[in-house]
Amino acid sequence: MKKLFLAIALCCAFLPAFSQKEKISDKDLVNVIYAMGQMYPDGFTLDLNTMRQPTEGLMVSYKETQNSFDRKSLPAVIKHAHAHENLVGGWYNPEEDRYYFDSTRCFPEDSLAAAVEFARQNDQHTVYVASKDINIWTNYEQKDIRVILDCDMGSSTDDLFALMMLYRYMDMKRCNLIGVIVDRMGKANADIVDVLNNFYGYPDIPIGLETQGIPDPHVFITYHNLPYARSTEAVPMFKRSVGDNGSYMESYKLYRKLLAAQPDKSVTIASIGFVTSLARLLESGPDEYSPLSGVELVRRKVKEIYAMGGVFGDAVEPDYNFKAAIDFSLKFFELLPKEVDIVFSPGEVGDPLDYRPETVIADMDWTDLHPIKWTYQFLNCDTGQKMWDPQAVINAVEGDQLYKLSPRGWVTLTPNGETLFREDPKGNARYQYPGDPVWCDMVLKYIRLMAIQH
Ligand SMILES: [Ca+2]
Repeated sequence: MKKLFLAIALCCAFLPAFSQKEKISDKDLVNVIYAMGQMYPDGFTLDLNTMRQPTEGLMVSYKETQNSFDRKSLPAVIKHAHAHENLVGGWYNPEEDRYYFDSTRCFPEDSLAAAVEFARQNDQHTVYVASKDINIWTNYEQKDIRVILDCDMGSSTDDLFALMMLYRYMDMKRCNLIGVIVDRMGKANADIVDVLNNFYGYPDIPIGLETQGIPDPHVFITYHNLPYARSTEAVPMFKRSVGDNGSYMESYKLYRKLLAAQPDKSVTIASIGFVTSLARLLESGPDEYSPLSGVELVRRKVKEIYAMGGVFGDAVEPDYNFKAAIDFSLKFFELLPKEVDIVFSPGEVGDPLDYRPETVIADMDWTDLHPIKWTYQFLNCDTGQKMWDPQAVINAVEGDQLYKLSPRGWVTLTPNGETLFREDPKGNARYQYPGDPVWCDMVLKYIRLMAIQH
């Protein structure tokens, strides 16, 4: 407590001095910064120009000052900060009983890809997001993750955010989205993906469309008119690569084409809609793309599947995604090779992640024209929509670091759409456990951070 008072006294003493534009000596800065380290053991950033903690910005430490600890290191840290951005950060490491200090660079919060790249170049493990008080891990292994997204675009809006996450991961060079499958029939639903591909700067990502799926599944939010939105001067609002008269490949054929061209065991599928196209892929025979059957193609090329769906634990009730297309779902569970890992993301994992419509619109105030914002401005999205689908995508790219998964086992699907889990160390299936409130808050902030990138 004595230390705390000391720190407050020092900080208060220097703020008026700053307002009078008197220069604070570096010796006094050492005392202030060291005191702040004691006040904020979890970490702080101090702007030496204003003597205040920035409330916004992506903070990354410079490599040159990374092994600076305790009071003796501060003169060099301050010198580096003066020569760069006049930002100093610090935190207390209880295991070593040491205060670490560093000179910090601040990026705008909409520049995550640049901040992450700088952090990696500077051997830093995290980017700190000042406005959200979260850390983004940056010391991930740069894996060659090739993702196919299989979505039911055009109903719930969480598909939009899942796809958005993948573009942002592409910006950070964390994955390669090699194709998008739309398993909800209707060209408009594929046109939505075409709009998003163009909006996010990836106009050439191939899109496949299901044509033999389930007829007229329920539509929760009718945003299928999004691709055809026009300004008051009748000019199309959103760019598309595939025009009104263009067409899309049959979805299971695109799966076959993409898989055939990839190295063995290299493809991750994020399935966030029905499994109609996956079932048709598994039932397919040799064609112009591969002499292999669909089952063999999946066995050989697919590394893992992350699937939004399943109900586990004490509850035994049908899952929406599997129940809605039950014949296809039963076929999928029957034919999926046992060597292919599958991680289920039950609805209860995304349930607490409530990205409110007004918050979505506010987060996208950086542009007038945004396909997701358009959806939220012109349609009622306050329908109990939660961030379910992004959980499969985030897990697919981030790996298991962010998620707590069940032990291995086997999952069988009943004709009623219930998913039954039987634990077995040799099993190919695991499922995500719901996170605690702190985890849910962090992941929602992460999704929101991706929404403001541009
Ligand atoms: Ca979905």
